[in-house]
Amino acid sequence: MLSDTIAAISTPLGEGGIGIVRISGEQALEVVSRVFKPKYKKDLNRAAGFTMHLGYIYDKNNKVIDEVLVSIMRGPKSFTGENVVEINCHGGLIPLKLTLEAVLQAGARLAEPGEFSKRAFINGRIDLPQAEAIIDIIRAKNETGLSSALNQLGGKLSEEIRKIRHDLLGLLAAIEAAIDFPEEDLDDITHQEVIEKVKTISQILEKLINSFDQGKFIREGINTAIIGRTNVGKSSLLNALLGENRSIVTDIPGTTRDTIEEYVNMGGFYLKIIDTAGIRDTSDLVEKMGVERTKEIIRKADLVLFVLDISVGMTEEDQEILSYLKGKRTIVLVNKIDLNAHPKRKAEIEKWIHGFPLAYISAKNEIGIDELEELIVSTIMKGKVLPKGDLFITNIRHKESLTKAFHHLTEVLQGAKEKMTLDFLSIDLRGAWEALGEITGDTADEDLLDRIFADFCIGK
Ligand SMILES: Nc1nc2c(ncn2[C@@H]2O[C@H](COP(=O)(O)OP(=O)(O)OP(=O)(O)O)[C@@H](O)[C@H]2O)c(=O)[nH]1
Ligand SMILES: [Mg+2]
Repeated sequence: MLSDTIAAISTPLGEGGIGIVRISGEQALEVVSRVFKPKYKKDLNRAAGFTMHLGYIYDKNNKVIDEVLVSIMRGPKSFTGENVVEINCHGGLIPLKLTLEAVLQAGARLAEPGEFSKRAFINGRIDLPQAEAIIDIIRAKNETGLSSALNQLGGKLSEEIRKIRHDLLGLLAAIEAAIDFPEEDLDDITHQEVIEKVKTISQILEKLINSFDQGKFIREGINTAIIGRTNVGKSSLLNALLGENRSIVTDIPGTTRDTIEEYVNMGGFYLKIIDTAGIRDTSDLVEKMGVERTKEIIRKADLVLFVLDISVGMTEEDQEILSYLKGKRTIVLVNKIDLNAHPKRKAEIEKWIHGFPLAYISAKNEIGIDELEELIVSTIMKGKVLPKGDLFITNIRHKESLTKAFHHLTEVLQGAKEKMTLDFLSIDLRGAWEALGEITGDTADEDLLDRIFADFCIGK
């Protein structure tokens, strides 16, 4: 399969300045030579790597399709490790389609989705986390997501995993030496030493696993729900955070009927903010449905902004909503501080919401919004979260393999404490070593590879 030459359109299908048809394979230069005529009589087959050539692409009737720039990357110094040619056409659907067609007729085969990256992996140019980082870069929704993906592309995750696997292998070797040559009485590894080493590795794995929540935030954005009674200013808050009048605001309770979603970038995070219909009388039957829906929204949210109205204070409904928020990442917002509320109100509210971070704002007059944004970011960063710039796991596949490895090591620890034989412990140690190898691709099977690369777009 690696011996044939593949081709695909690598740029999005639409109008643009340029569009690229990419060709990779041993025969890439020969294939393109059959349809390309250089303007300056230079033989493409003999052109050096990292050169560009102006000329024309011809169809089978010798008719010009487009004027193009052809760039040449000779293997192994190319993305795929093979000879790669990129035909830079004018960025329109017709020149690109006709150019691709001509290249296919000249002997290339249409590439599968992700096949260029798969070849890069098979030829040892990149490992699996690096291949996956490419998709993350393409799909990055904010700068933090981009820089975390770039870290991964740079090989930071693979480096960390390889280090851990290396340590595990060292441990396995020591155990095997003790098993194979027991009479030699070398410095045999003790159960205590196994426990200490495995504990250290487990802690590193645990930290990486816990970073996944944060990684998910970076990759997919943070589901943020604005919750509260009717008329407290939820829609006004959404508008203040967006800096535009997106949600309808009136003094009529029940203005927002359907949930409204908007996206905001905040401190490097990507927030998907949901403005909800306000909760009214919770004893009313119809409104009970609203309550159920609100509970569902709370359940799905990564962060809840619970809005109170200082001119009204903490009502029974507010207290009920508060009871749904136990254990949820929540910020309580006391809105309408521009109104002259009784000073006792603040103390009253603060008594109720103990534990949750609190901010006083006026959504309508945009008072306290910058401070609120800072509070939102620090609330997201709190808890399990790693400091910025540290290594994040963003990929569920990586998390699953790390968790598998972690469980194996837990078994090792348990077994070592119960003084199981070293032979027995080595089974789970090997299991952990293999699970980690799935991340880098060192022990990945064909099925896994197919699944990973099928997620790519054509031409990548
Ligand atoms: N004085 C003052 N009024 C505000 C403030 N924020 C919102 N309001 C007013 O409160 C009323 C309700 O605001 P909305 O943003 O529609 O409230 P809501 O919570 O979305 O209401 P529903 O969608 O009906 O649940 C409007 O008249 C707003 O102008 C504020 O900070 N100060
Ligand atoms: Mg509203």
